[in-house]
Amino acid sequence: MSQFERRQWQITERPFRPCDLPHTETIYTIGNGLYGVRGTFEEGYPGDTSTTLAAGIFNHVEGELVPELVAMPNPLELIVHINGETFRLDQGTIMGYERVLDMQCGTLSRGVLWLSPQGTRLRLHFERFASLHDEHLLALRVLVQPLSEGTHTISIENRLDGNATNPGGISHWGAVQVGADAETLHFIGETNQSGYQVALAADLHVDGAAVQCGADDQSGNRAGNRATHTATFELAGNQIAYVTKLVTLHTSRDGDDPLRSALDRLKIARASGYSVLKAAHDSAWAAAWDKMDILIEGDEVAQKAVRFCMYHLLIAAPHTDERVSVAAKTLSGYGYKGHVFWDTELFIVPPFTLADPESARRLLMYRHHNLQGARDKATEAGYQGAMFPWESTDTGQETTPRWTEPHPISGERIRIWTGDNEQHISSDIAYAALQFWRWTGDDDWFAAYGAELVLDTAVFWGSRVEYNAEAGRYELSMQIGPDEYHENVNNSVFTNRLVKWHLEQAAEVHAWLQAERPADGQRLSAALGIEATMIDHWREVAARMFIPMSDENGGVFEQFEGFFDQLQAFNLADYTPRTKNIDWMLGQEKMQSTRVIKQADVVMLMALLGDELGDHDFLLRNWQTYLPVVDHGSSLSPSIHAWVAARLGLVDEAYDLFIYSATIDLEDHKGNVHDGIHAASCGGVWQAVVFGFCGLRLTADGVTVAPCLPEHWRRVRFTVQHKGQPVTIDITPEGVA
Ligand code: IFM
Repeated sequence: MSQFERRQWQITERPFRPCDLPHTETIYTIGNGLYGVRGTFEEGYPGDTSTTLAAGIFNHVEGELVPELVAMPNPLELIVHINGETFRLDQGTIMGYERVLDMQCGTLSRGVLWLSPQGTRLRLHFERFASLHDEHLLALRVLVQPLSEGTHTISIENRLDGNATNPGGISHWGAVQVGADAETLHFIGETNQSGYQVALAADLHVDGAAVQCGADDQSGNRAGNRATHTATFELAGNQIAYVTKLVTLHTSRDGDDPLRSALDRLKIARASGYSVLKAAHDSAWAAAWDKMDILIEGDEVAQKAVRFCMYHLLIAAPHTDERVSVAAKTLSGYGYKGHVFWDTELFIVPPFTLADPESARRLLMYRHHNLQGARDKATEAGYQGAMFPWESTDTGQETTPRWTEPHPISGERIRIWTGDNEQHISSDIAYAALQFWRWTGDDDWFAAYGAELVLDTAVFWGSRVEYNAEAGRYELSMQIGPDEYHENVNNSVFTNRLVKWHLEQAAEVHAWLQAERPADGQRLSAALGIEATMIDHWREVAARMFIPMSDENGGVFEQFEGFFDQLQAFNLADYTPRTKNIDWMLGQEKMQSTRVIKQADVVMLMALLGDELGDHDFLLRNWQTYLPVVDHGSSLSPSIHAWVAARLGLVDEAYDLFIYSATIDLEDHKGNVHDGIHAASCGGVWQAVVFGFCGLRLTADGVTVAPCLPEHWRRVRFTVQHKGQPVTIDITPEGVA
């Protein structure tokens, strides 16, 4: 591979900029779906947010509004001392520094040339990976090389600290025990509300020097909830030693005795050795990229940025577990407390459905396993069927906070309505299940699981819709569409139109089951209470669902009733450039009467249903109407706009929006990457390339493309799976191969 090609797999930081740490900690997160480790330093740095989050380990501390993902003990801690001086980047002099995230093999490395305060020169090279081959394993290796003459005493402290807390000093741990024996450190803790047990085991090994351990290090050093092993050895000037730290993590989600599992696994890993573990990890990444990579020639920035987005989806998506999903901010930060939104089904699942259906299936199964939470929510609200929570965690119950935290000065709390009224999520999940079925052709899965997602959410809508006898139509009041600036609106076109589509699909699914899978059809009809009259009702609702339209701009969708004649026009350009969202500037109340929208709403509908909604001119008129009023206040917005613009043939507009969304985290366009990666945007970027620029579709004739590439792109190549067969799409200016 040439240097040029290699660069397009690497995210490099050079020189060290301490003020960027909150950003770089997030973007340099490593992980494997089971856990994510932010890119903090092994030795720490003042003010850092060293964070390890494990998928599905939620806890709800009394007094807090909602459950959140629990901070694990920091597995990275490894402190290097030379001749009694401690290596730290905030002390001494940094003579050289380079950090590289090699996305091709999911490995983070850092090279440092350091001059200690006493004048000793030291070269260190750190490398770490969260094994994709063995998801319970984290491996770190440090090359240590004194560059000054003479003999140097090196000591390496390997620590395991059981005092991890979430932001605000919140501790989710009940009983915690930290211990050490001659070879191993361990932690075992139990979360204080949810009762999950978590165990970590760690060891240390030095190659290239004879280690002398102090007496008290034979059994490890324990102080409170912290255990330490220290390895001490001597190195001559220029001599190199390699220090390896292996850490294993198990929880009661994957077995009854997590500590035993962590210790056993550590023993096996130790016997394999770092190089073997790394080779297995690299092969797993090669296999993952074979499925997910999009090759883009002619645009180095786009190539690297798209890979960055895919890297973060690959380290966030569960690789074995179908009872967890992808959090809005992945496992890379505390944003949204690790909760799962519609982001998963409409932004993240589609790339997996097409490129790696097994991963998509796991994510859809998360919803299936959590149907009970959706049924409970529907029942509590007085409806039938399954009404999925807007925010979901490990239990599948609604976990959207009902109120904001009190304002620090006024004490005022604002009601959060999304958990009550952002109901379109139930159709979003049905959409993802149907899309998966169409692409994979997996009738067995669909009959066993997918159909239930589609049907039980249809049962919900059948009971939820309101009949307006005067107008002779079905309506939905008190909704929040994707545009969350306008709350509790009547007849959100996104929701109504999607529900219409959903009920039509549900009726067809029911008919398919009766014809092709009668046993499953009967099982589901009996379990969900579906009778012929209910199917008739769905068809009737779909036929008479109110779809608000307006004469505006020659005839367009009306985002919700009153959008054009009751809201005040607002010139967003007057508030440009802005570093805050417009709702923050104008206040939530004012937003309700202002014609500015948060994110793709009608445009989102256009992305999902495309030509089904109308001809090119109609779609273009909608685009022209809604583009000027969108604030892109959500990171979910620009990639969807890019996708739709490309489908409309507006390639320059599409490219601007695409490159903005593809670099949203790399360049921290929204200034909030410290909270975690914008996972939905990552998935939206993939869809903008594949469905937008390449115009990929599944039609009655199979997989088709209608490319509309940016002029400077020389080639786009990727592989999708259609009904179990790989289909490689290779587009160049000369044509499609
Ligand atoms: O789900 C999104 C929503 O659409 C906009 N606000 C952030 C949520 C989580 O990403």
